Order: sequence, then C-alpha cells, then structure tokens
Amino acid sequence: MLNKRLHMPLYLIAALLFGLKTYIVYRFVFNISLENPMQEFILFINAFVVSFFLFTLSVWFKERRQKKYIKYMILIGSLIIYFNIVFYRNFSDFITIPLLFQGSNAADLGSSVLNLIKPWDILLFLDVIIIWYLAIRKSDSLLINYRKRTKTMALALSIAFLVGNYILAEIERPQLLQRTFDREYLVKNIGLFNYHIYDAIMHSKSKAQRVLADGNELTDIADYMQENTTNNEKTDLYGIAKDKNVIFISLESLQTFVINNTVNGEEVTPFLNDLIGESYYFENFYHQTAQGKTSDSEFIVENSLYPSPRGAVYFTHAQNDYHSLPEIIGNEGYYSTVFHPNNKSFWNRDVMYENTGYDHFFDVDAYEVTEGNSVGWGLKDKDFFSQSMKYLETMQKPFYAKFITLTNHYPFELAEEDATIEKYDSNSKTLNSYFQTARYMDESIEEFFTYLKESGLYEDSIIVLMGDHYGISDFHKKAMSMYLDQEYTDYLHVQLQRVPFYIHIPGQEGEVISKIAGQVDVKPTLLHLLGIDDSNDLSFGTNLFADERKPYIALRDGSFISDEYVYTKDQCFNRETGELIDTTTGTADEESTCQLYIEQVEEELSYSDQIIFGDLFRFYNFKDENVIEEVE
Ligand code: GP9
Ligand code: MN
Repeated sequence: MLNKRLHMPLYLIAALLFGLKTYIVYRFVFNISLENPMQEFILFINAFVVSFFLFTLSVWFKERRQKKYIKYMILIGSLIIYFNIVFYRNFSDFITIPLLFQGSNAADLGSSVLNLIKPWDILLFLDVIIIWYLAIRKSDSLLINYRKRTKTMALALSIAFLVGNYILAEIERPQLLQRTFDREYLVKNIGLFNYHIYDAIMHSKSKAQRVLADGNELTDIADYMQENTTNNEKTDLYGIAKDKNVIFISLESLQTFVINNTVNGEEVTPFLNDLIGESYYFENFYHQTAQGKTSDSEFIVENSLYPSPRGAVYFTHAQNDYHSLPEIIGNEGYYSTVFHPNNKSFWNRDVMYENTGYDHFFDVDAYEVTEGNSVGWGLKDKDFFSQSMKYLETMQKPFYAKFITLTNHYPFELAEEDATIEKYDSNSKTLNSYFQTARYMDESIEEFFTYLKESGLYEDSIIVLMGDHYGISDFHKKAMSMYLDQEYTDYLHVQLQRVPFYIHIPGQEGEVISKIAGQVDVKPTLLHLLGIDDSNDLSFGTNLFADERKPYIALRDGSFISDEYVYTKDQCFNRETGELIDTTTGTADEESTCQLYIEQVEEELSYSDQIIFGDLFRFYNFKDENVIEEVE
C-alpha cells in the first residue's frame, strides 16, 4: 500500500520522459534557430505540454487499456519523431503529408536511408524501453483509477496548457497558423505533433476542394481570361531578348517611394536611380502580394495568378498543376535556377520549385555563411552576389536565374561598417533604418552589375529587377507621413504599394513608363520579350508593352488602381490628385467612377481562388488549342 502511494503514475512518468526526449531532439537534433529567450521557452514548454496531453488521455481508460495506450502511444510518438529525424538528416526539413506521396523524395531517401540510421539512435528509444519495462513488470502499482472529477480536471489542465502554449506562440509570431511560414516556425512554436495535425488538416481541406472540382468551372473562367486579361498582340519588342539569359532580381521589401528620393540630403538608391535611364522603368507598378509575402510575389510573377487570400499558396497548394514560367521557358531550352541564401524549406520553396519546373535551387547550403558575413536574416546581399558568381559563370545557357535578396528585410539591421548613409530621424526605428539597408541593397546590385560585366555574362542577358512587397507597413504611418510630408490617407496607403520594376536590356535605351502595371503582368511580359508565343496561356496579367491592356490593377484585398482612380475601402479617389471622389454607396454616376470595376475585380480574384483551390489547371490542356480535357 505504502509502496503504491510513493510511485508516480505510469502516465506521468511517460509524459516526463517523452517530453524530455522531445525537447532534447528539438534542441540538439533538429537545427532549430532560436532568436530570443521567449522562443527558447516556447520550445521547451511545447515539448512537455504536448506530451502531457497525449499521456493524460490515458486516465480515461480502465487499467488494462491504460497500460496498452501508454505503451503504444510512446512507441508511435517515438517512431514519428524518429522518422522525422531520419528525414531531417537528409533534407533538413520535416515530413509533410504531401511529401509522403512524393515519389521522387522517397526514392532519394531510399538509397541513402541506411546511412541515415546511426547505432546510437537506439538511445532515442530509451524512454520507450523504460516505459515498456515498467508497464510489463510493475504496471499494477503504477496504473491509476481516478474519480471522474479528477479525470476531468487532468484533461482540463492538459488542454489549458496546450492553449497557453498556443497563446504564447501567437504573441511571439502573430497569425502563426494563418501565415503558414516555415515548417520550422510551426514546429518551434506548437511542436512536432501539433504541426503534423495542422499539416493533415490543411492537406484534407485543400484535398476536399480539389476533389469537388470537376473542371467544368474552368470553361467560364478560361473564357473570361481569354477575353479580358490575355492579349497576344505582338509589339516591336516581341522576341527582343530571344535566347538571352534572364537574370531576375527580387528586391526585398523595396518600395518605389525611395527611388529618386533622398534622406538627410543624400540619394537613397543612387545606382537604381541611374539605372532608370538605361531601362524600361515602370513607375506605377504595384505589388499584389498578401500573407505569403516574398513567396506570393514569386507565385504571382511565375503564374500570373493572384495569391491566396489566406496563407501562402507556396504552402497550401504547392502540389497543384501550374503552367509556370520556369516550365514554359524550360520547354524552350532554358535552364532555370533560384539563388537564395535561406533554408530551402522556407516558404516551402523546395517543394514548390520542384513542382513548377525549376532545375536547381542554390539555397543556404550553396553558400559560405559565417558570423562575419551575415546580418539579420542571413548572408549579406553583397556576399550573396559575389558568392553566386561562380555558379552563374558555369551555368548552362540560356538560363533564367532568379536572385532573391535578403538584407533589406525587417527589422532592417545592418553592421555599422556597412552603413554608408545616416539613419533617418523619426519615431519609427524601422523607417529610420530602412533607408540604410535600402542603400546597402543598392550598392550590392551595383556590385552585381560589375561582376556581370566582368564575367561577360552581361551582354547576353536581360536583367529584371522587382520589389517583392512593401517594407514599411501602415503601422509606421506617422513617420511615413513626416518623411513624405503628406497626410497618410487610404489613398496614400495604396499608392505606397508601388514597388520598383525595371527591365534592363543591355544596348537598349530606356524609357520611363507611367501606365499602371502589376506583378501579374510580369509573366506575359517576359514571354513576349523572349519571343515565346504562348497563346494558349491563361493569365490574369497582360504584356506591359501591349497597347490594349486590362484597365485596372487589382490588389488582393479588392482594392484596385485604374488609369483614373484608386479604389480602396469603399472609397474612390482620383489617381493623380488623391482627391476623394465619392464613397461608393451607389449614388455616383456608374460610368465615370470606380463603380465600373468593383465587381469585375472581385470576380477576377474569386476566379483565381477557384483555379488554385480546385487545382483547375489539371483539367486544361495548354498545348492543344485550349481544350478542356474530358473529365472521367
Ligand atoms: C525569406 C525571404 C523573406 O526566405 O524571402 O521572406 P518574407 O518575410 O519577405 O516573405
Ligand atoms: Mn520579402
């Protein structure tokens, strides 16, 4: 009797051992980056919180079943961790459900799987061994039979811990589940098991929408796109860049307001300002991204579709059939690559790139990253470009190479020796530093141009530069309005969504183009310049050099910009003056204001969602005269 009281119940022993093991694995086996003590703390508690919940469920079972539940729960849990470890050793990534169905990944793993299993891995099952031993040998004294009230309390407590963990995670990373970031973020904040549950929910949700679609929806949508957004007109520039290399530079967080502007009397981006004179420069080019940030900008550019209203398409619909730029130009003999010194799984890029036809991704592992050459999010842009050259110089031609910069990213950190202009002085630390990192990026691009010229690649290439999304949110209204010396209105907010867009064709004189343009237009524009006649393509954008273009640029929240108007939050502004014309309550003359396009923009956005959520392009034959394939 006495003996019995002194023992800790089996489920608590299991919860502690398994929690401890999970924590050790998170901390020392997975290479999870921890940026502050709060993240350390969340990682620590989530291991125990989840473990406590899993094993506390056992108190609801009768003794025999309780023993069985605990034994198998610790075994299955340990196997899940172990499979992730084996996978992680090869791919530095966590298993996702779609990955389990990905033949190529499994095959890659298959050959090397024996190398990935180490003898000391047996230690990872120490908790299982202890629990099985106790369950078999000593179980009677360790099993419990609580009263209903105690059972309920135990369950309530374990759920409260889970909720507490989630709240802390949400404080640390707001909109954690909506902004499905890197898998590492999810594991770090809610733990491996909750991550798998989340992944399963996301997976079945998108599967269901996909299953319900039968392709008939696409008839109307394809008609709409062919009629309203696609234009196959060939201009003088058609094929001007035929068979040239395409170097696409994604300018992290760079907004148009810094171009040709100064801070403390100094130019912010002198190189980019000069480049305008030698490029087609679009001064009214808008980003159209949403929660998927950089990955959304990549998605829009490559597919000429809109991003998802929730989360990142790169995460939620990475398995869809697309008709992406890398794939199309790949069929024309282009070798396509991405250069970006971050984990390949960030934004699920590894999966999406593979699916959309990229031939190679130079991720963080392709670079030498040291403390000295990194800042903020990782490798400094200057080192990024210089280290990339060796790969670029030996690359099969013609190539399409996308460079995604990183230094000009929130919180806009920079080493003192890299800062060549003074900070701005306002109440926003963010805006104050932004100018310095923007200048640093400008210098890094200048250096990159020099390398390209030195290597001889420059002459045979066209260089496209684009800001991916805003860097300064409206949280910094006050400072922005001080800097711009302008009141921060909803109109100004939309106008600040302009990002620089350059098409630099060596040997061609440039032109500043004022017509409205957006990221959806990039794909058809590039295909036009490369002389690739993809008249069966379905896109929401139009070649920027065509005379007849769709009359508006839609933002993801339903705001839009037309030649004359800016529409946002039920208000219609004059695009040039910013003057409020009406609040769209239906009283205005329909023909002359924003009214004309409000519904069409909504329809267009929802068509895009239908394509993505229903994976509708699998029903479309892009080669064969737009035939909707027979649906079985
Ligand atoms: C991360 C980089 C920045 O790899 O592209 O991502 P963001 O936060 O801008 O989407
Ligand atoms: Mn970005």
